[in-house]
Amino acid sequence: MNRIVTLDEFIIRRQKDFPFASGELTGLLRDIGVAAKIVNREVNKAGLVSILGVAGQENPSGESVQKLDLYANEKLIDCLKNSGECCGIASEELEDFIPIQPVASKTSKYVVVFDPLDGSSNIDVNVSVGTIFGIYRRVSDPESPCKMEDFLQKGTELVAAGYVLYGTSTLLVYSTGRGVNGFTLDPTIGEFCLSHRDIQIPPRGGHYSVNQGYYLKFDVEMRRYIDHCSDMNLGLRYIGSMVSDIHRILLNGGIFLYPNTRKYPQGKLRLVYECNPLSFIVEQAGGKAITCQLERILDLSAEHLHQRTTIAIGSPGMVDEMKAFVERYSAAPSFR
Ligand code: P6P
Repeated sequence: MNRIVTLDEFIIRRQKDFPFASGELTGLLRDIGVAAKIVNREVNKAGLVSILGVAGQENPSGESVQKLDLYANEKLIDCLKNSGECCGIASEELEDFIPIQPVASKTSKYVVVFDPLDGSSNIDVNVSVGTIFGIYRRVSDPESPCKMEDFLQKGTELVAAGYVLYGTSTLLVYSTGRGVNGFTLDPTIGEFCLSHRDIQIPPRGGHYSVNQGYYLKFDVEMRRYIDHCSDMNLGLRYIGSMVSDIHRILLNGGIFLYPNTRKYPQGKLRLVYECNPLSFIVEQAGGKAITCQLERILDLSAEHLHQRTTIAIGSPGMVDEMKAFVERYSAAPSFR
């Protein structure tokens, strides 16, 4: 029987991988773990308390906000604010970033971006939802409050990223740029325990993941690729919760697509706090993540916090194949 390795122990052991590590990133990751446990407690009993239902508000992207979104947002902010390990936060639920005052005059060098509860439209029907987070080293003057430029760095500048999946079990998956590891929450001891060591995405998988209902709204090259997936007898798996769909692909292989449509000409998913952190994780596990216009997600420049992007992410062999279809069938002049 393998010895239990808790998230705290693992993070602290890995801290020595970082030269000049000051323990701040370690503290930040542990604080996110605490917030995940608090959110998990409410997600697991959402059906039992009057926390369900729409809060009657809209988030900056114009989507109706579930009460649990607000709860998760508040808990993540509280944990990060009180840790003294981060100097600023940007969230899907906040129009603008919020600078965090130093705790005990400690000047933190990190900012955190997160989607507190992705897939929240699934909450009331008991389908898995997730938290997505990314951590950057600030680039603005360390003696002054953080600035927007700290949050709009390219995904290649992430120092850590991860997600929490509130599913049949609660799983925290993260990377600090040296591989991807997963930790399952053991509720009997209240600890995340190492359960998925050094995750490597399979080169191909048996499923593709896309909202087939939009098929006729996709560009011809995406329709041709989706037809190819069907011709290859791939199964279609689409939960409508990005963290759940990406986690399945991380473990079993496959490809997730959210192309541009008439409703979302730039794509629906947000670059800063959804696509960049998940692309960081998938690339660290040996996968690929590009836009449907074939740019590497992590190389994209973010012009504003809630910027959207198209995405094709997953097994390297399948992303390469999708790329070949775009190059062959796209009418875009750059591919002629
Ligand atoms: P659609 C959830 O609202 C979300 O942001 C992602 O988690 C998910 O992959 C996507 O949107 C689903 O969008 O248009 O297929 O319902």
